[in-house]
Amino acid sequence: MDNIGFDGYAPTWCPGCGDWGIRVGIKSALEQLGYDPSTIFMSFDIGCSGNMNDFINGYATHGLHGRSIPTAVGMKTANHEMNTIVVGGDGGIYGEGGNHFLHACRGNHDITVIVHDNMVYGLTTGQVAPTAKQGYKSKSTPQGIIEVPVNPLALAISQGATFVSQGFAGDARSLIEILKAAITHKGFSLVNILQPCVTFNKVNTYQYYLKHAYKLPEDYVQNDKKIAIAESMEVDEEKFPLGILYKEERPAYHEQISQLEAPLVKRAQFTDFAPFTSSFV
Ligand SMILES: Cc1ncc(C[n+]2csc(CCOP(=O)(O)OP(=O)(O)O)c2C)c(N)n1
Ligand code: SF4
Repeated sequence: MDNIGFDGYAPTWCPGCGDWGIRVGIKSALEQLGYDPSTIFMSFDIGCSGNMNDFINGYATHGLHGRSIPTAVGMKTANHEMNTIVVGGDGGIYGEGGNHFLHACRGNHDITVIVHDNMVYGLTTGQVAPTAKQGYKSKSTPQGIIEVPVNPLALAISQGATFVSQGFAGDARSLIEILKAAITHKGFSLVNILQPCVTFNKVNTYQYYLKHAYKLPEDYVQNDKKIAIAESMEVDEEKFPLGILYKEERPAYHEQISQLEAPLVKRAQFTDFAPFTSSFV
């Protein structure tokens, strides 16, 4: 699965970018789970994050900015035997694709959404992104961003996601364990990853997270929604919980549609979906 340098290609990420650690995390998680690349669907968003498309093997699309979640839902619906993973930035997933995120949580679609949360638009050189703290100054918000930040963890928990977690790109070892748990979870799983953008975000640095992030305690109860929401709100105090905040078992979307009992791609005839008319009028 490791093809860095393959055919002369190597990631174009800046030296020190958190994306390197996330790539190690995803690749290691898939390898440790014993998955074959042919059993993986990956839907990459647009951005520095989505450029990982060139450096992880598997069936993959690299689609429009903000549209990686509906693409993944379509892939999963066509063949729910495949492990389906979304990789994108906080701009693509919580900004342009915010509506898709919300409704995929509600439906408990069986996909894993991995977000490189760097609080900026990296690829387009540092405009503000939806998770940035109020007042954050960027080239697109020289006087500071006016809007309050999106709280992805609280949003996911409150809207029905059945696995909600947060990792840190600077701690690949813990990230691998979170990713393995998320990928094997049945239902919608979110891994929001605190990812320093060393070039354009001079506030949310590795040093910043070493000071402001904390691991959930060993005896943390993962299936209590109120506790999980309370932890997710710690961000308002500039505290970032790391680990699995919330987890519950609930049937995934595709499991509740009788026509999807066998994967669509494996059916000889799509009789249930036969044309309902042969005329335009
Ligand atoms: C619909 C649409 N709007 C805007 C763009 C331009 N664009 C490309 S990448 C990007 C920002 C990406 O930021 P983010 O999603 O946070 O990912 P990152 O680069 O930080 O990993 C934007 C605005 C686009 N490609 N498509
Ligand atoms: S611009 Fe930021 S997010 Fe993009 S590769 Fe460089 S450090 Fe990483």
